[in-house]
Amino acid sequence: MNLSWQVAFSALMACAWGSDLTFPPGFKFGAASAAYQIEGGWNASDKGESIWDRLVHENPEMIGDRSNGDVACDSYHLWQRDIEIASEIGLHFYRFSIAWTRILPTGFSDKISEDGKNYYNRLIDGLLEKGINPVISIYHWDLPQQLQDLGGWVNPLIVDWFSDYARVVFSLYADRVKTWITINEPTMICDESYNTGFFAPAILEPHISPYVCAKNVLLAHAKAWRIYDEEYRPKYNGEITLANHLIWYEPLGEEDFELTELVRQNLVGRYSHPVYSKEGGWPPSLEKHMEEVSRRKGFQRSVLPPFTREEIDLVKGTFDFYAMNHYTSRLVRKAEPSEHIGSFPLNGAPDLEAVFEKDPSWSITTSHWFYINPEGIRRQLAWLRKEYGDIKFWITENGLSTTSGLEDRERIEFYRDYLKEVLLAINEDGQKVTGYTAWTLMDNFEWNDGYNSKFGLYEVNFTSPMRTRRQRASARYYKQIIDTHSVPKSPYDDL
Ligand code: GBH
Repeated sequence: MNLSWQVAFSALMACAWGSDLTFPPGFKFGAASAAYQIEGGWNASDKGESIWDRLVHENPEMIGDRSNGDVACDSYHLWQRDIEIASEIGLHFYRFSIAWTRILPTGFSDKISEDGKNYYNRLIDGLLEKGINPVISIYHWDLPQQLQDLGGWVNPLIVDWFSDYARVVFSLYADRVKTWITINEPTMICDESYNTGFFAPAILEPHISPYVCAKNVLLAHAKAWRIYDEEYRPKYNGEITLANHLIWYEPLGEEDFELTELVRQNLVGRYSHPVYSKEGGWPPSLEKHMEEVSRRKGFQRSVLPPFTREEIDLVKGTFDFYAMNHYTSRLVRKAEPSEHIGSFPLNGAPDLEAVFEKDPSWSITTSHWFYINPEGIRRQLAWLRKEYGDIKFWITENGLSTTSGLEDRERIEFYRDYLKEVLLAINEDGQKVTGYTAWTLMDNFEWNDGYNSKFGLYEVNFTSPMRTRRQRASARYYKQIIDTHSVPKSPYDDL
């Protein structure tokens, strides 16, 4: 059978075993990774130190298996093998991030590293040779330590430091890279880090920092977007936005509906309303709530720093699509008086007096924070459209962690079930979802979980100096999804 017949035939088969399980024409599939999680070469050539280098070296006890990303998948040396496996799966695109300190060893743009520059040049060119589009995340959490010493994301000057770095990256790669993510998951940078103290820069300060950081991250994203828009779009016509980590929150009981909306505004709205809404600025309900909370706590002003009129206009509209990373869901209920409230965004929201729980029907995974609820992805998309209109979506991360093994039935079923929900969003709800990204291409350094949580389509042997990559059953299933442009039966469906 030639390819188009094969596609038509499998589309027909797909119809036969469920509703329409074919993706619209032009829908793109890819896989993602991040520099600190795969590259290794932490001090290769003139690379500078990042906040993750610092955290793992000074606080090994913060990492589950006391490991670090010094070598990780050694993609700094084995990038050709990465391209090979991306090509074996047949990916349309590969999303990876740039290590800020590999390009700019001091964090500032006074000196661009030749070796750093060439590393990503080779990767980009190698991908393009295989027909795989490179998608770059400019920042995936590995801040230069030198900038952290100056306050990092809570120093308003970071808006310029980041946009200078972004301009350097555009100047090096925008001729070949057409899809860009400025900043990955502001909520991890601003909330999970400062609220737990267990995420780089390992600073526990949940009262002020998350909100100051949120404002600076949004301004930094906006400035970088405008640099691309004004200086690079006219020549290269690419697309750029930020990627948000969205947990789907459901009310536990009917009485929790309003509180749940406020929780959604705190996670999704805080990082989306300023960019995607018609009026711009903070979500009004959250802004009002935070003024009240701040007053009650005795502050003279809101801990959620207001935007000026100019800042609202700077940030508003700085997107070309909505990039959504999605994994898990939570139930929301009001905290009991004097109940201990866990940290935002995974366990609760102290400033909102909200406690998060798990629905008993959601199965647990090997990551303690991750419960499986496929419907969450469709509901999240519906909520986004209700809030921000009929925008174009791109799922920039979704995937499952397991402990080990090549016959990863759970991961296949995860992709099957979540992708079916994405199809329902497209076919039943009329949502414009145009791309899907599997997290992740191969097992890698899963932050505080070290190498214990494995999210890869390929298994990596971390005890071998060759860091051997081996194909899992899920990689073959994902390849079948791409080849047939549909959600095929899982090889386990008939068992
Ligand atoms: C994404 O974040 C990231 O973009 C990606 O780098 C990451 O590998 C992937 O998800 C899977 O986690 O173990 O208590 O320290 C999604 C948000 C980030 C939530 C890591 C859980 C670890 C919590 N996740 N976080 S903990």
